[in-house]
Amino acid sequence: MNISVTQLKKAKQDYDENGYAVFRQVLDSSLIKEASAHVEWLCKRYKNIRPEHLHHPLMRDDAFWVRLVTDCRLQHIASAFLGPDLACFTAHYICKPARDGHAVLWHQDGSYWNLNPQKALTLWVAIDSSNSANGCLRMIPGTHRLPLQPILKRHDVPNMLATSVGDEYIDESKLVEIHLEPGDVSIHHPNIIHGSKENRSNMRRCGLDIGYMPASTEISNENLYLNPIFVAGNVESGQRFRPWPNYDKSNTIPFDGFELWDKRALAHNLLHDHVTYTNESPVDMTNRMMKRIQDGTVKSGQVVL
Ligand SMILES: O=C(O)CCC(=O)C(=O)O
Ligand SMILES: [Fe+2]
Repeated sequence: MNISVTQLKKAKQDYDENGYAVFRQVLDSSLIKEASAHVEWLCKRYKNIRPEHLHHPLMRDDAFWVRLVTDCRLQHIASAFLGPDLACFTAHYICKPARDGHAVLWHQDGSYWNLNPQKALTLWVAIDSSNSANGCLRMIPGTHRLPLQPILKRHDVPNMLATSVGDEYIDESKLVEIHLEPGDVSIHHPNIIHGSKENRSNMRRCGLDIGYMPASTEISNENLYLNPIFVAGNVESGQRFRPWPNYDKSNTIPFDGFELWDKRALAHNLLHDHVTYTNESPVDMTNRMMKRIQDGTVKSGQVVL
């Protein structure tokens, strides 16, 4: 779908006022079907990793993943909020399996990011229907005006981030559930307090969570975040991004247009300087990332109580 100026204007008002906004029917059903097949393929490939933790290192050489997070419709939305020069610094599927999906306790995304300046947003694409029954996103409107709060280690209930903000920030009478259909998109502010409940329903609940930032934002990744992917716009010399990977069928799924992908990637990669990255295997890197999440040490300097 083409997102109209009026829709963007309304979304900006919502975002400024409440800290989040919703866009309906952004991605078409054939792309969502491919994303769903991608998730199933990843789950089979990484049987020992819970599907809530399909983190970006697993997909670092995956052409479909890059195709998806650089989709022009998602870019259009993110650029309206962050400007035309856009990069993606993190993205993962949070796939809550039926009957056994873990909760994501109340948190502020900015607490987990080492960005300078802290200008970014999270864009969440519904791969499945996402509703009260299967653990949709829940926002506390207006909390994006709060500064980042200390986070508490939480091992009392199964939960994806192993942390939460303190109860004193949560007024559940104000919470809004974000009900989405496949292909719908929501965006939220780095400071808004949000989360999602466990999934005990018979339906899977899968979303793709993407962190976008202006291409000029610095990220200190401590080998935890991959170097960002340049999505669109212009890039000043000196900034380094990961190259878009070529299509390699052992590292991705077939997708519409895959035959032309390498040409597209090559043209794109000529636009910026590249980084070579760690030899650590995707699984080792993901396990290290999950350990840092469990230990509450994702962000240096973050206050963890
Ligand atoms: O997918 C979820 O349930 C949580 C996602 C989340 O916290 C986010 O997108 O920032
Ligand atoms: Fe979040």
